[in-house]
Amino acid sequence: MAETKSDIHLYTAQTPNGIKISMLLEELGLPYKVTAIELDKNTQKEPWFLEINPNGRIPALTDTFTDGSPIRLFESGSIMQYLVDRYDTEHKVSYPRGTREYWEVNSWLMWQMGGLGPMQGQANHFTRYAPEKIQYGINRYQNETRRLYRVMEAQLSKSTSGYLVGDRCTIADIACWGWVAASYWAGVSLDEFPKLKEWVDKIVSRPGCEKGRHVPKPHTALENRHKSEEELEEQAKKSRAWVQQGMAADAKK
Ligand SMILES: N[C@@H](CCC(=O)N[C@@H](CS)C(=O)NCC(=O)O)C(=O)O
Repeated sequence: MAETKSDIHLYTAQTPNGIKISMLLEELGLPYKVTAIELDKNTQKEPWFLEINPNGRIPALTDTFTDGSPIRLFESGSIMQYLVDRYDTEHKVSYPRGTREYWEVNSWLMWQMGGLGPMQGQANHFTRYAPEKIQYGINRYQNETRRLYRVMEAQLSKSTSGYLVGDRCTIADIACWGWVAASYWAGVSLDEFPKLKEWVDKIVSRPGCEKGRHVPKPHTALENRHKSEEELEEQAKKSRAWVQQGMAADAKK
């Protein structure tokens, strides 16, 4: 029977991992409450939030489960799987469980969660947040990000729909989008990836994705394409202090 009731509460911030969930919720047309987590105040490390995500990171989500009791979810890929499994009964952005495409989507989702996100996240760290420029770290993670973009570029070159898997936009595309859209923050240009550039625009032309990317506040990562390195450096300086504070707190525990 189709599941219709939802009591979804999303805890998020304006980041590549956060917007995956709001983009998906908008694509599915589901109602949801939003609590904006202030990463610069390290709210994600407060005890009340750790009850929802013991890992102290956004995004996290709560819902009333099918048995009537609350359920908490963390890790963006896991949240996406939960949402499509329970609510995407018409397979708007997923494929039926057990089909060939279902497993292909799963592979790309894991690829994003285990590869693209962590590698580009480290490229961001060494390029923008580290208190000193360590060229080895910058090269290592920017090169790995480029390698992963080449993998995606090759997949999109073979696709007849312009999406990663089969004939439709899926959670695999949505999971990757925020990261690729933020490539310039990691110091990686999309100029050598024409298919990725087209795909970035294709995803954003979808009303659900367009609306969801601006939760909980406007998405500005695409504008970084037009900024100079000096402007990006000025922007990075504002975040460096809280990133370092959060790291120091994590190191003590
Ligand atoms: N693998 C996790 C990563 C979550 C993550 O690293 N979130 C970042 C924002 S994109 C965060 O909460 N950073 C705050 C911190 O590190 O304290 C997921 O996909 O949900």
